[in-house]
Amino acid sequence: NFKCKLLIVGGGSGGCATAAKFSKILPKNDLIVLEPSDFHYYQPLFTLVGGGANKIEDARRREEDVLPKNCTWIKDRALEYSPGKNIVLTENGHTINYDYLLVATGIELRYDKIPGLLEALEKPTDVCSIYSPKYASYTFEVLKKLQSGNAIFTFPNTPIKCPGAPQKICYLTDHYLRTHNRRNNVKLTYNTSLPVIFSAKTYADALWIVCKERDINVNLRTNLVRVNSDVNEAIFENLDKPEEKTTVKFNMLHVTPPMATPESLSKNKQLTNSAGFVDVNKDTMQHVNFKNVFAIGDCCSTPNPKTAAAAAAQTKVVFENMNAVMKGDSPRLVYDGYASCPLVTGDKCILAEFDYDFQPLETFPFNQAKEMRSMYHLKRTLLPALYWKLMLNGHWNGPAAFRKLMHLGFGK
Ligand code: FAD
Ligand code: UQ1
Repeated sequence: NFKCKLLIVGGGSGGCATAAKFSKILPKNDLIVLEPSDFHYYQPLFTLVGGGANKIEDARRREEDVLPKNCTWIKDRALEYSPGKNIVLTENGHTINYDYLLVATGIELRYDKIPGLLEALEKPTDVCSIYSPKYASYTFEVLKKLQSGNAIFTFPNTPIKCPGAPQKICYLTDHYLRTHNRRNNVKLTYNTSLPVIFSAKTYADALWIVCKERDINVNLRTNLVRVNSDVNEAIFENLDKPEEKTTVKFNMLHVTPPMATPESLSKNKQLTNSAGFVDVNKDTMQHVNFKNVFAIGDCCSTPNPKTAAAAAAQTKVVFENMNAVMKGDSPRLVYDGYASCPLVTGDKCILAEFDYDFQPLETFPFNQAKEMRSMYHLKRTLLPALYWKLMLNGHWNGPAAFRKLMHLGFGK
């Protein structure tokens, strides 16, 4: 059995970055990170792995190499939370007693929710998915052998992490086919469950133009419900008329799976809302009922799109506010909902950055809704370095400070 001042459940982007901050002020035995994985992935690179620009190894580090040295890593999984008793039980039967809890479990890929999908992904078929480190590389194999016919890209009927990624891989496919003189033989279709192409209107307007220019068909409110990989057929439902199902033949099917918080968390109705997300105050990141509980990243109820960029902006808020609570004060720092999505459109990129109201909150003093080559380099080279070197060591709170500098004190 273990006892500590701060327990962080999950050593992913948000958990690891916040652990790094606390490792500077708490002794090793008072800071426990509960994380079952051997490897930590920089998931934003999976998109470029699928497009063939990177290898999956580029996105992978050993968990022990990214966690701060001054913390206690328990390689195990949270199984049950008792927030009233300040206890977490683990899969291997340990009891962890904490004074303060930070939930950072992220969200899980639920390929199992679509009949026929897991079977298809486990075999060499024309079905692929950049979302899992297990399947991301194979996406490029499917792309390389795609000669003609239908390439279909999906967006599921649940909240997902990086809501831009399902269409980024479509643009990367378009770009690859054009550079290999095969584009005229392939029809590209993006089927999304959402009623819009992108939540922030400024960027949505730009993306509609990209789709038109590149001859990509977009179907809104269209949800994948079954995959029959032996006959290369996908079945979609019209979310506005669920009885209306359409069967489509494909030569490439890229699937973004439904996602949800881990069941061990969502089943705890004291901690989570009806959708299974940790019920925190959207400004302070503090739990609405348990003052000693905070959450960060994809598992939170905050209405921002789930991105590592958002988690970065949340680390400072969580750190400062948890510290305040530890000192008997109230949380004061406010998260503005900052999220960012580098929308790779081929060898260029639209760098979407916005707040809770989906209003642009751009770092650079030029129009970021324009496709730019420089922003592709930022995505491919600068951001991974920033993630490994700064964010995971607790030194990156998102670009807010940099943005203010770029705008010389004008704007937000
Ligand atoms: P994660 O980093 O996923 O970490 C969660 C951790 O919790 C994991 O290590 C997991 O093992 C652990 N865990 C789970 N359950 C338990 C349990 N029961 N007990 C203990 N530990 C547990 N973001 C961007 O900002 N820009 C992008 O361009 C971008 N592109 C993306 C592209 C793809 C294909 C994907 C998949 C993601 C992308 N993201 C992007 C999103 C980004 O990766 C996530 O938003 C970010 O990693 C969230 O951090 P997190 O700490 O909440 O969750
Ligand atoms: C960011 O801070 C971040 O977190 C590390 C990302 O995740 C990989 C991003 O994709 C982006 C765009 C940002 C924002 C950073 C800058 C420099 C605009």
